Amino acid sequence: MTTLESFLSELEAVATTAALRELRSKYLGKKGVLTEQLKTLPSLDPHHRAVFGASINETKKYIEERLKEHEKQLTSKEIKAKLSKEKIDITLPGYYKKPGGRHPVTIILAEITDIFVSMGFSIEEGPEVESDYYNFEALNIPQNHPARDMQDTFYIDSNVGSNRSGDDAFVLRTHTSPVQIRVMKNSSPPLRFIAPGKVYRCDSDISHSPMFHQIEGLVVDKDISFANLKGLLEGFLRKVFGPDVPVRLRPSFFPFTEPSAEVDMGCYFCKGSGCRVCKGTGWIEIMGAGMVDPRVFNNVGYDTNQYSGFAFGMGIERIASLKYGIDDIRLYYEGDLRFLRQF
Ligand code: 2NM
Repeated sequence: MTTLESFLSELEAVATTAALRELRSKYLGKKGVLTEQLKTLPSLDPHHRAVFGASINETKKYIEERLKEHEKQLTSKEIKAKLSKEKIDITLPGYYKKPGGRHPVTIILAEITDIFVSMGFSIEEGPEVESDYYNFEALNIPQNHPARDMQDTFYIDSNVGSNRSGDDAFVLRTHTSPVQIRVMKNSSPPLRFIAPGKVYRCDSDISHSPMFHQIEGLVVDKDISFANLKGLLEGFLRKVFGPDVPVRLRPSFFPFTEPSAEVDMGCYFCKGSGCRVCKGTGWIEIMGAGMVDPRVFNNVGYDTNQYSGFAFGMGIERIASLKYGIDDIRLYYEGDLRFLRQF
């Protein structure tokens, strides 16, 4: 077989560009068949050298052409194969990632927080497991108060079987007021902040959840009056429920404020004429408030001759329910997506 014949038969078998590179190197490379043949030329006599040299160069040129041509075919075949393998069907529907959403309580909490921040309040937080002292004692809630009963308060298990009871007990905080005590103990007036967060009460029905959210607020400074309290709460409620909402305060009682008041707003549902939502009264109770009791100030070491203050508190779920028309508090915590997707 001549060099050319053996090359052509080998070329026939080449199916990849890699194999083609190998074949090129075998014939035309530094130690290739034709290169070796060219090296023999100097030992030939001039006549044979001319003829043989011309023949080798001719063969070399021909092999080069065939290699190029074959390479072109292989490359296009390989590109076609690659393209068909990597083909994607752009008409297929995409993967749908279900987006998350904000919980209605989170939405209202953020909205209320924003309003108070816009009025110059800062935000304070505290622990959800509290001592009896911070949750009750410092707030002037007496030892025999019904709120302290096991029926109303979740006591921490470590109290059971230990000699912890009364003053030494730990509870899940029943309101965020212990945050106010902590802040007052750690800083001095003037103070203006809100304390949002989870609170816990041993109660569960259509209008009570064992865990719910509160925002309480506290303002302490010289010459803080009940009129300041009323003005602030009116301003706040108008921002949440609209500029025309009527607001009234009714006398009430809390151990930690004196005087104390319940804050009502005109029923948004019947506009005051009386309906199912306001139970015929035309008013909806929306929060509690009052002037901080001097006993509370004494407990945190504030001089009641120098300072006065007011405090207020509201349940977030209750406000969300009024705003969204939700009639069962348990819906907030059942995790039913049909409910949650509506907000
Ligand atoms: C309310 C209603 C009235 C209140 C009082 C205090 C403190 F710590 F300053 F005494 N914090 N929160 C308060 C007063 C809370 O929630 C219905």
